Amino acid sequence: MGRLVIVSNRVTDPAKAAQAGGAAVAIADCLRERQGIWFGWSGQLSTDEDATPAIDVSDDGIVRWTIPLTKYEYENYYLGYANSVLWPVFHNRVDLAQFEAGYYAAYSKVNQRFAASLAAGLAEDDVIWVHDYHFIPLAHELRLLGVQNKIGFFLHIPFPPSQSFLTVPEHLQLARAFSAYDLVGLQATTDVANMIDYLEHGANGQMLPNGTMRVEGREFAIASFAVGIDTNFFKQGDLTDRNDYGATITRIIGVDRLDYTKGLPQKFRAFGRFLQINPDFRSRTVLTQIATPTRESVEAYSDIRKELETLSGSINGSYGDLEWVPIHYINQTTSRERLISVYRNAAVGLVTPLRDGMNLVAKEYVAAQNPRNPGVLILSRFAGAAEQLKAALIINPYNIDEIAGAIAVAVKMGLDERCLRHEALMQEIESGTAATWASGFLSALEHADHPPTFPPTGGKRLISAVSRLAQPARHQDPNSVIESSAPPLVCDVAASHRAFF
Ligand code: ADQ
Repeated sequence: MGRLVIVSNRVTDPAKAAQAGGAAVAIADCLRERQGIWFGWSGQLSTDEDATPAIDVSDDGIVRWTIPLTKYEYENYYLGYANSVLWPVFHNRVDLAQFEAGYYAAYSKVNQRFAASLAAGLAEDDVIWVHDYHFIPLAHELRLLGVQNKIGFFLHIPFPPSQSFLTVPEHLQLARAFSAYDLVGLQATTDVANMIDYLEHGANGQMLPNGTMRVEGREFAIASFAVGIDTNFFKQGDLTDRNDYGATITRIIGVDRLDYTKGLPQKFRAFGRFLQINPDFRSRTVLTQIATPTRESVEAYSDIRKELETLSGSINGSYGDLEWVPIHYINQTTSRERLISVYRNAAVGLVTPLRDGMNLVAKEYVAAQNPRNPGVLILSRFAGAAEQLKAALIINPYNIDEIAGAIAVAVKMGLDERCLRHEALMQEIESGTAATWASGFLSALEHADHPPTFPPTGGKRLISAVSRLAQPARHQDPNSVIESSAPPLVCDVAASHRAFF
């Protein structure tokens, strides 16, 4: 296998990858092992569309190859098509999508520009791994330039149900773009099912007997590879007991980017409902919500920020007193080291996304717990992580009473049950770490057959080519623990309780 080339929107300093979290850690580790190249946006804006790429080599031998965006590209490609069309639609929020003229053209153009720059520096046996929705068309653009290397794609966010994806005016271009990869990796089996359903019914795709998908004469594989975390990192440090029941404060923790997909208003409302129906828990239960602002120039993000400020103010005003503020709402980034103790000292981890590709916070919270006195994870059934973390209290984030009920169950749960649930969750988390995710994906990509043939330059038509994986596409990641015989997901707390015991 040749050099590994990772393409992602932002290129992190490998030395600081640990700060960026699970996937970034795994990517930096793979690059270190393979002396690879990390290619993407520099995070800078430039007035010059033809600005020379910057190339530097980190102390541990990773080459970082970055390109600035122009202001127009930033507004129309990054904030526009990527974050105001693809992000909301992929999270099933078609109501928030802004199908503005010019967004898709900017998205295509940036992908063309980045492909041209990358193609110029590729060696014949380089393996290319493209990450996330910013770069869906990159392989197609590379193929048009004659690149025949193996190219894999991993989508960190969910793939929506077919009817939602069909709302994107350019869905057929995106379908064709997916087909230019040898392997398309998704987080969860639900995403694989959604993508196959869309391709078969919305893009004339055909599932072949060998398990690969054919679209416009091009064959490629689709499989799920659940992202994991660096469990050892979150297990380190003092295993000081979490705040316990009784006179002390019982802390419920939420850690999220400030995003409308994370179900934050639902979380606040549910905590308010919990206080309303459990007056004995007032004065001694606190919800600490750390929410880092992101993409603030997109309107939907400033709207959610205002909504949360109003909600937390209203709940604190209704229930708080001189000694006790029920919701601690903090708009800051916290260091990863600090997060360990923040997680460990919380009796409940409350993770309520309306839709999420995976949700690493759920896994981090569990890994950070003291196994002898662990806290309880409450997890949305619409996070990819819910496919694995069945021993959590699984809730429907749209059902405020159900979340409030789960909080009550969690804060009253006995030690034996907490330990049993924690042990089961840890087994899942430790069997699918960040490292096994990356090696699982790369090994599947390596098993893809000979790369496809494309017109060397300026080709107009995709030529049929065969690229097969050793395993059929519908197969699970070998590291995945989900079996077809696994019990169905449960959505109410009582059922969750019964299913687990
Ligand atoms: P995100 O949407 O960013 O990731 P998530 O998986 O929870 O969501 O990862 C967030 C990461 O950022 C975690 O490692 C967390 O610790 C960290 N983080 C969040 N808020 C923080 C804060 N205030 N301070 C410090 N750190 C903070 C996308 C997809 C997810 C998918 C991941 C990885 O949306 O579904 O799980 O990529 O593939």
